[in-house]
Amino acid sequence: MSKIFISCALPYANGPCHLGHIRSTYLPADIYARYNRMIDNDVLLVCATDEHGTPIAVKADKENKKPIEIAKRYHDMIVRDVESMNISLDNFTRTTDDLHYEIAQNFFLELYNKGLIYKKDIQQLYCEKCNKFLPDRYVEGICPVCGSEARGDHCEKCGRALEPTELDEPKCLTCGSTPVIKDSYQYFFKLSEFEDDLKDYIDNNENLPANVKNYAKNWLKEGLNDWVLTRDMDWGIPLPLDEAKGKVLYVWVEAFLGYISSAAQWSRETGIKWEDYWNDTAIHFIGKDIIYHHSIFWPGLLKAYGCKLPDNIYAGEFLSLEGEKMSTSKNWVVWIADFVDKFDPDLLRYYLTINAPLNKDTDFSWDDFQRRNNDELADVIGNFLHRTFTFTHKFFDGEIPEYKNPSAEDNKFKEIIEKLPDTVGEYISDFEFRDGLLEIYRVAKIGNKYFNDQEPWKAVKEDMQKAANCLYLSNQLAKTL
Ligand code: B3M
Ligand code: ZN
Repeated sequence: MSKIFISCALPYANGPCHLGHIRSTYLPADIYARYNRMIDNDVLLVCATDEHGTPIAVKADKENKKPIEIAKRYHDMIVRDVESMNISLDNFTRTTDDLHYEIAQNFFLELYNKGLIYKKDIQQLYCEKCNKFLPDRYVEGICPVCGSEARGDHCEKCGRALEPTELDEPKCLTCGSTPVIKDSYQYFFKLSEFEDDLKDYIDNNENLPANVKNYAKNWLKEGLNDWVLTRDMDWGIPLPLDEAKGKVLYVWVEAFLGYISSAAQWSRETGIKWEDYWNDTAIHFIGKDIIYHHSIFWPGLLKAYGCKLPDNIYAGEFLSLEGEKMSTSKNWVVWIADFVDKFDPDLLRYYLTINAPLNKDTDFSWDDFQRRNNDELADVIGNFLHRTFTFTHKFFDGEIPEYKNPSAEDNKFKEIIEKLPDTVGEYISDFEFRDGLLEIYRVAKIGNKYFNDQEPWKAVKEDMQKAANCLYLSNQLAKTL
């Protein structure tokens, strides 16, 4: 029996969940967790809402509210959404929880005391109209690497983590004016010292999927700079140093530790050590836009701290909506709450899984959702279950009949049924969830063909045992499906 630590990327508490969240992170993590529990592995599946940083501060400014009020509102919605999709999390916490503060501050101190953090003056963007520094998403501009519109900390297009001062044509998100450059000191992590360790981690980790490896290798080729760990902001976790009044930990630094603090909270409640899970097998499910953070920053921090690195990082590619990029600001999304208001969540779980493998971009379209629901779920799988159960009720009083003197076709069909769980299990173990589901669908089709060929509606009149064998096996397949 293995112990497996599984995490989903922490959603920012600045909006509810939409289809993209479910597709790239929660659903794959949940499928993987549920499968491993079924085969008696011991799973710890954790997540939390990411509640600091500029995404929430910006929203709070706009609404004239306190950041914690915004975070609480969306935390509650996200919990509702995740529960409504039956994501089987063992714990879901918040990065504003006391235990998270404690763990994050101690983590910083550990690196600081090891001499892996230093202070340096840097130039930063400052808005003279708003009278404040503009870290991260307080600024928007043009990505210096690929030329697309980017936020101050991150370009979604090329996936690069950025510093606001690197942006071309920076604008203050609050008032639209062009910021000036001012000096302020910040704390840096000696990431560059870990370049060789990270190269080794990426090159020699057989598990890492190709998309993660390739992105990481390209970035590593360019060489790593040290990483700024702090911000001049009110909203965030204060640095645990008397000399650093007014500075908070950069949201990304402590967000990773949300994986740990969620697990640690679970340990407090259950009395079971989360470390045993991490040290056995640790897997992160993330979206592809945050591969940089998880393949470079996070392993770098962990190495510096002196603990085991994740065994795998699984990155789901993007989901578009009706052929267009999803955008919360343009309201081009389908919110989970709206979806489950109309449809059973399993229909969405089915569709998002069978629609494309995780490592390919794909599209959600209502027509295609309807088609797959009707042609596959209803006509193939639903039809098979329906005819099996109605027939069993009508001719065998709702009892599974005895299986005797099977024919060659019965035996062949039985073998297919018995092989199915292992075949699907192997796909799931290899993170090939779509292939696993296609296999289930394929065998349901075989079930329909077998049922047709056996013609139990005729057999009940001529050869009762033939009908009995057909219904016996059909019920076995129903259970197996
Ligand atoms: N809160 C959400 C994102 O960029 C970000 C993930 C944190 S995971 C430690 O998708
Ligand atoms: Zn401004």
